[in-house]
Amino acid sequence: MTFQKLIYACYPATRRIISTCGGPTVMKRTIAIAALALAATPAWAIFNNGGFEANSFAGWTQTSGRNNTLLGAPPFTSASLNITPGGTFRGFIRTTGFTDPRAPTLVLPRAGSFTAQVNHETLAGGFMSSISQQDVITNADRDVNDNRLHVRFSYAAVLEDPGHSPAEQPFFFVRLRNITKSTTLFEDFTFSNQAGKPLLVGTGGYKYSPFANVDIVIPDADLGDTLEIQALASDCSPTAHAGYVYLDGFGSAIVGPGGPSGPVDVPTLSEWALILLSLGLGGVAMWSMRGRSPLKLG
Ligand SMILES: [Ca+2]
Repeated sequence: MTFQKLIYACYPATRRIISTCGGPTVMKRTIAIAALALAATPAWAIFNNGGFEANSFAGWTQTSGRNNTLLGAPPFTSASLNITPGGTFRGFIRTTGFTDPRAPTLVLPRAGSFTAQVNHETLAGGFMSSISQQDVITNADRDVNDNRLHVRFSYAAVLEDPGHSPAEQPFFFVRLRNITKSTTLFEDFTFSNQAGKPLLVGTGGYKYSPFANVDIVIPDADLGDTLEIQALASDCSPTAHAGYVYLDGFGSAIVGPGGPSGPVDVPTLSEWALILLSLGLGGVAMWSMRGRSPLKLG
């Protein structure tokens, strides 16, 4: 299939735009200009292996630590973390066919073919496990619908509920920071049986959240800055009860509809490239039509 036919097959609207532009010669020039524009466009959306579709934690920094009981009282923040070195990273990549008996309504994998699980589901010991990654946010992270920069992901926390004090309960924490500007863009804490959180009753004394789709709009002023996402889950601090989290879809693309609707696809790099190419063709077509009249719409 030629490049031109590929574009036609994927984007009929693009074909109409090209036809309006004046036939094959202009069309070839348009495609050439669009290809150059695409080459100049940062095509790699934020976070490497953000959907864990490498069937691994490739691209992610893994850490562990001992949970020494959260500081202060709810609502907890990053300032409440009280972690010292210890343990080893515990995590898994879950794929099609995996079900969690402790959280039976969760549909796994969440998106694509693989979803990460951070921290262990049964081997508690008072430890936390964490993944983090830094990457630059670029124009490839603009949503075509609103032209704003986004960071998105989906998570479901599964936390044993032994009825400890809030500061001792198993918990999940996620934070997005701008490393370049030393600012916090988003953070969220969920401890087991936390009031106001939509936690479901699982089996074996577990509470769990349905998959939540997080959508963080990043200010344009942060374009080109390095952002860091970190997500961690922890056992209870008295050590006997587990807490872990499923994570998927870290990036700028919409992860998918909420609810137990089954696995959904996160756009791949090649799909993003086609979307950007389509935008580029549209822009070039509008530029090419300057001076031509009348302008036909539809
Ligand atoms: Ca995935």
